[in-house]
Amino acid sequence: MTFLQPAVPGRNPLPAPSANGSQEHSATARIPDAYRRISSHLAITPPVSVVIPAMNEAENLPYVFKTLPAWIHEVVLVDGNSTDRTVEVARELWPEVKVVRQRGRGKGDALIAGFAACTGEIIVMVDADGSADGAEIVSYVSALVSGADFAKGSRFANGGGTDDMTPVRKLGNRVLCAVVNAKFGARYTDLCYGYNAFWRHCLDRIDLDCTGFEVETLMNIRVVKAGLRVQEIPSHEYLRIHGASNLRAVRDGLRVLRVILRERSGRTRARGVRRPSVTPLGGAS
Ligand SMILES: Nc1nc2c(ncn2[C@@H]2O[C@H](COP(=O)(O)OP(=O)(O)O)[C@@H](O)[C@H]2O)c(=O)[nH]1
Ligand SMILES: [Mg+2]
Repeated sequence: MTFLQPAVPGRNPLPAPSANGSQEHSATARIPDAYRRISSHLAITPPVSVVIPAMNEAENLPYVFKTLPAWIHEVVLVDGNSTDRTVEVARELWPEVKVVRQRGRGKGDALIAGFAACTGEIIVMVDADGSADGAEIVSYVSALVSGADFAKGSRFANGGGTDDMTPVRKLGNRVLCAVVNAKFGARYTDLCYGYNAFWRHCLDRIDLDCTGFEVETLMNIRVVKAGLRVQEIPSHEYLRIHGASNLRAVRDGLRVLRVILRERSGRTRARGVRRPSVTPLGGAS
């Protein structure tokens, strides 16, 4: 196979997807246009969109954009009515950034708007506080290209870690994760983590409807209920660089719990749904 130089951000000359989602191009055009060398062991065809929810993160964006790989297809920044220079800084750093102005409130609302604006076939969710390392994107994309539908970041899988969780958040996350595993037959090692990636077609199967920080939990539950193939990716969460978290442990923990209970009660109607195939790190499910 012939590999090419990495493409310029936002300028990848990929043909538009056809109505059935496949790329239509001639055999001769296919390799030069679609295959990019990503790492020593991976070449991919699908364009990757990175969605960044950002509310007053101007000071952190330089760190975030610096770690994004050059080969991604597009960056979609969802601005949560920031009162600082979030949008201007994003445009300075990544001139082709697609800015989506959020209409509602909350991280879930922002991500849903961002997903709708993506044109890539793979979507990666990256926080704007400097806690996520864009260099990990290749691991998520590798898992998806190798057969997973949903690549779920985990700070507690072997090789992952966190510098950014208080003991209360760790405990809450652990308990809620155990509840989700028990109620939905998953084998997750982490639950409320914002670094995840998936094929865009998954959105049709999980039909997101939430507004706040419960969004990741809802996604994690719905992919399981839909029988999608999930693979956990060890991920390291670094300290938020500037500013403070918008999450409130008790308030948002209760929102997460409500989502779990709501999804559980709907499960009787969804009887017969195929059990998920969750692959924990490095091992079989
Ligand atoms: N657009 C938008 N982004 C948000 C909103 N709430 C949080 N975020 C972003 O979501 C990401 C995670 O939020 P953060 O406050 O760091 O929560 P934590 O990571 O759980 O501590 C950050 O990039 C925030 O800027 C919101 O209401 N709208
Ligand atoms: Mg954060």
